[in-house]
Amino acid sequence: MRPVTEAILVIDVQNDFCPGGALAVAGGNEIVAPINAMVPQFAVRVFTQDWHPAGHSSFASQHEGAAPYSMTEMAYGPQVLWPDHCIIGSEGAGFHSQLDTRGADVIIRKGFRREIDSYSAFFENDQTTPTGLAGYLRTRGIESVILVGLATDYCVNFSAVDAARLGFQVTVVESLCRAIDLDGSLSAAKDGMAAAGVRFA
Ligand code: VGL
Ligand code: ZN
Repeated sequence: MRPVTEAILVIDVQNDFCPGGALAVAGGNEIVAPINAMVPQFAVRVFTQDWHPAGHSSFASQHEGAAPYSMTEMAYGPQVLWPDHCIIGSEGAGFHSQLDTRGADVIIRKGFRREIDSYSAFFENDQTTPTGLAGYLRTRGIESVILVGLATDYCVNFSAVDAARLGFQVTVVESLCRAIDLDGSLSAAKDGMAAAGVRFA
């Protein structure tokens, strides 16, 4: 068993981010079995789900003439416009069917406010609206977090950087993550994580 002060964060291992899904990440399915093997070693286990209402403002379909994967400006800053994905209650929003979620202590859902996207498991993209995860981890005495899941350059990246800023010791297990990699976003994400003090294992 790992120390009781360490939590695993399993980020967004959902059907829409796996091959065949609406926002498929190449190889997303490959990480499921090794994550299943790893989770039971941790005393504290958090799973997250991207969880958007239909018509979410991060969907290209809501912006006249906008192509998926193009950029827009939101009230809180630049935002990638995505294909419709992870719609509340849909098959695509469900966890990968082989992911063993029985061991989850808590499931954090994020991105459920129409006007704000949320990559991070800690704060939405306005960087102020909290999900409650920081309080959960602190009240459970957590000092270190280990991150795995999808996607390396978006939700894993933003979660890892926020966790480091909040004062947690952060490790990203790169071999148990897969990236979207839009226009160099993976290398930018790695630089940003390293600058924030995130470690890679
Ligand atoms: C994600 C894009 C849009 C992710 C979520 O889980 O990395 N990426 N929504
Ligand atoms: Zn999303």
